[in-house]
Amino acid sequence: MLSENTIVALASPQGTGAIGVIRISGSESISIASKCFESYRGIKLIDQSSHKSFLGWIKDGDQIIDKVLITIFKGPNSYTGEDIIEISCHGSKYILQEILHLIIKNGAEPAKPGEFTLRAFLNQKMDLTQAEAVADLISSESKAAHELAINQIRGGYSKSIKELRKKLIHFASMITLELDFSEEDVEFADRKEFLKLLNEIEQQLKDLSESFAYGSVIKNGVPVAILGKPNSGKSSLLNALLNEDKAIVSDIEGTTRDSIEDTLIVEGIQFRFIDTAGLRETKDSIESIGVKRAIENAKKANILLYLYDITDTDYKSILDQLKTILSFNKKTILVQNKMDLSIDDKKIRTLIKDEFPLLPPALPIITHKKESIDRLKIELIETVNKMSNASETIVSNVRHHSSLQSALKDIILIKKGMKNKISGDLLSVDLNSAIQSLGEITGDINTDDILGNVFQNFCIGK
Ligand SMILES: Nc1nc2c(ncn2[C@@H]2O[C@H](COP(=O)(O)OP(=O)(O)OP(=O)(O)O)[C@@H](O)[C@H]2O)c(=O)[nH]1
Ligand SMILES: [Mg+2]
Repeated sequence: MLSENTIVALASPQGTGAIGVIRISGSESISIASKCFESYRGIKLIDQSSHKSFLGWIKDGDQIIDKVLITIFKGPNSYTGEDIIEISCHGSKYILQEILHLIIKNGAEPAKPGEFTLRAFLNQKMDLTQAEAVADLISSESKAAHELAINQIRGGYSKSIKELRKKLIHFASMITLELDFSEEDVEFADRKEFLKLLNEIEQQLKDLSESFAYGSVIKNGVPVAILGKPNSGKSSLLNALLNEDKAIVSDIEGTTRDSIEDTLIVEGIQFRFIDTAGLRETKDSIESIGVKRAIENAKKANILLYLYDITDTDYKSILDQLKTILSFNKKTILVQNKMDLSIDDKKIRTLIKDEFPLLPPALPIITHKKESIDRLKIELIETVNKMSNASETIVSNVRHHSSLQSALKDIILIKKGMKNKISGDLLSVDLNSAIQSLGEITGDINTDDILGNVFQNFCIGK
């Protein structure tokens, strides 16, 4: 799969910057660079040892393009495992384009998305989860997402998966051995031990699989839908959380007609707050689309904030809406707004408590008071923290999650098969399928499809 060609791409962002970095990887990278580089000290790049930098001119024939610093990394001690040249030049869009063209003119090919990291994987510089973590690291926008990616890049994640897989391979080989000696009716694989192992693996796979709910929201931001009747103060709350006038606030019911979304990082965790149209029956066709969207957003969110106005005495409508919201089975935080207008909340609190005894009591707030917003933020953080489960390793990648689920399915089948005393060769089928799924996570088993899927999401130059 690994081609012989030498690739080149811009490694720094498109656009103007103080410096830009162009990276070349492949067997010809040093010779291609040396054709366009004139060192200050008159050295030849070809003769230099690895991990050294040289100052000089990038030239197209006699024409000087830029003054640059070139660094040599010789394979296998480089990111891709191949010879790499990094050119740090001035970050003008024009200079970057000119140097890229020059390198291509001298024999390199433009790199495809993720091709540097794909080469690193194929040259065993990293496994597939680590390669994926590189993309996660680049796109991490919060402390928590960054922590997940760093953990994965350090390989802690693959270690657990590889250990599980190794244990399964051991039993699979025992069972294969039994098949070879089938006439003698021996059991090399102690069934009791095996069952114990299967239970252990099943639990670990379940924990890992369940950690995905937490991992994926940490990686992509926790969606929080703000719901409630018109005028309950949802848009005011969104603005207060974001500390900016994002949504229009007015005392006219039905001000917000579409969902409005923005992100905020609180204590290292990224939240995606979604302000929605006030929930009510309406004849206005546009508003009713907004209400529909509000419900859709509620179904997609991880946390729901249900807001009611303390001066609103139409208790029945509040209770009815709350019932609908709770039927979505999401973590729901109840918020009692406009506490500056009244503190008489006995009636509504009793009604809610009687109807929904398990629901924690409403958080009283005033949207324009900082203390209220700070308390709500603490509540949100606590809610997210409760979402993480016992598993030390957290899965945040959809591909890993789906492979873990197939492995789990196989383990359950194997257990069932053993209970029904099915033959060794049938057991091996499910065993091999579980081994395959786990191997696909780390890339011990890979196909062009899997690799294509993984690396198409990378940016060019990584
Ligand atoms: N006194 C008081 N008024 C508030 C508070 N929060 C919001 N309001 C007022 O309540 C009215 C409605 O606020 P919005 O934020 O527009 O309410 P909404 O829930 O987004 O309403 P819709 O978009 O129509 O669904 C505005 O006049 C706000 O100024 C509060 O804590 N105290
Ligand atoms: Mg609004």
